Amino acid sequence: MNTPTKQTLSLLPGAKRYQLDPLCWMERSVLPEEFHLTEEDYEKFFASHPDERGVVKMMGKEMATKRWFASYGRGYSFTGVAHEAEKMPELVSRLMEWVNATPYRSEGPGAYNECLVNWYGDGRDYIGSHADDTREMVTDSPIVCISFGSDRKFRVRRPNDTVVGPKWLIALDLVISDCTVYVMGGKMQEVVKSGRKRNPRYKHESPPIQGKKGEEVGSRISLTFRKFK
Ligand SMILES: O=C(O)CCC(=O)C(=O)O
Repeated sequence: MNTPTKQTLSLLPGAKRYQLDPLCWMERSVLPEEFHLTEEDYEKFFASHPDERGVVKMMGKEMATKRWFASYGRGYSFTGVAHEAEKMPELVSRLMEWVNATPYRSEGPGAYNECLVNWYGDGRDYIGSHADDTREMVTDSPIVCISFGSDRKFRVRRPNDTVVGPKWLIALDLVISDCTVYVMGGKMQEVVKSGRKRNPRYKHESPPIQGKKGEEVGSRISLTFRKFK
């Protein structure tokens, strides 16, 4: 029988916990003011995205994603491609220090040592539904995310174990704003038997906003901090 994970203390006064089930949770709070970016710093950080869109492999074929991304601190392999570590910018390093000073660090041994930065040009850019590949990460270490820029939806899905309806149902929708800290914790990424299949307990995504409406949405940058072994 599964035993519930230890509850992480809320990060900041006012942090909200979303208990998805006894083993899996999300928390949402606001980054301390000293780390908020000026418009100029944001623009500079946005302009630092790689020249080419990030590439992943789907069914053996390399495909450009609808976002730019880079891994800092160490390489990170996901969706069939090994992404080399880039030199960590000062801003990412300052934020990683802060993440390592939060209670999330005490979930499992070691410190946060990797950050994946995603740059979204407008509302049409997105990250599709996925669970993180945690095989090289410290077991059950929370994934700490920080967002800068425009509001976007962060959607969590759970498998639909019945034979009717969509394969993945919406479990939680959060609106992520400038300086939101959102944390995926417990066993959210774990792959388990679900119905007749093996599936992650949850998937997450930042879905696209289609058409003219999406074009009008401003840019956004997310930083996701992970603890690798
Ligand atoms: O950009 C986001 O909010 C989510 C990023 C994400 O899902 C990931 O890096 O795995």
